[in-house]
Amino acid sequence: MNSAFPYRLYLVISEADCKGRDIVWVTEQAIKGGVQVVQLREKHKSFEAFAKVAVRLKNMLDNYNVPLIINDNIDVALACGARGLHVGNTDLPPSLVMQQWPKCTMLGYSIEYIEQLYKDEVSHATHLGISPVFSTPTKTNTVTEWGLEGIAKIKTLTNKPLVAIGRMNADNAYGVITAGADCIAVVSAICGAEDPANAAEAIRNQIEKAL
Ligand code: TZP
Ligand code: MG
Repeated sequence: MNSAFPYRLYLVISEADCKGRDIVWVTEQAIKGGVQVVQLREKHKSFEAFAKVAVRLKNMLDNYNVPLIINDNIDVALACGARGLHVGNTDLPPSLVMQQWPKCTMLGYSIEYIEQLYKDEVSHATHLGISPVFSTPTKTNTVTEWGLEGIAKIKTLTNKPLVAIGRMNADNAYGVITAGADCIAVVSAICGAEDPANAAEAIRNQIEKAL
C-alpha cells in the first residue's frame, strides 16, 4: 500500500457517460460500491458548465471524504476546490502544473508511450496512468495498448503509483493488479452499468482478492 496514494478503485466520469442519469447520483452509487477517488473528465463543456458540474460533484464527494481530480483544466480544479489534476502527454506538463498550482496534492500523468518514463516530467506527478491497458471505445486517440506486459515493464522503470485505465472491468481487474497496477480506473464498466454500486463492488472485490 502506497501511503501517498492509498486508492485502489478510481472512477473517471463525465455527464455523457451516465446514460441520462444524474452524474452526482451515479458517482454516489459508485462510492457506495467501493470507488475511492473520482476524476471529472469533461471534454466538450464550456468553462462555466464544467465548473458547475465540478462544484456539484465536489459537494457530494466531501460528505464521503473522497478526493476529486479534474481532467486537464487547472481553472476548473481551482474553482471547485478539487484535490488535484490529471494531464495527458499533450496537456500542460506536470512541471508547469506544479509551478502554477504548488499546493496541488494529486497530480496524475498519463503514460502513453515508453519514452515519457525517461524524461523528468514524470518526477512532478504523484501517480501515473497506464493509458490504455486495453484499447477501448471510450477513448480512441491512444498511442500504446500496454497490456499486462506493459504494466510489468512500466513498473520496472518507476516507483510512482500506477493507475491502470482502458477497458477495465471485473473480469480483468484481478490480472491487472497481479501484473503490478496499484489502482484501477474505470469509466464504462461503472458509469454504463444499470446498477453502478453493484458494478463497482464487483470490481473492488476482484482487486481485494488480488492484493
Ligand atoms: N484514458 C485512457 S483509456 C480511457 C481514458 C480516459 C477511457 C477508459 O474508459 P473505459 O470505458 O473504462 O474503457
Ligand atoms: Mg488530456
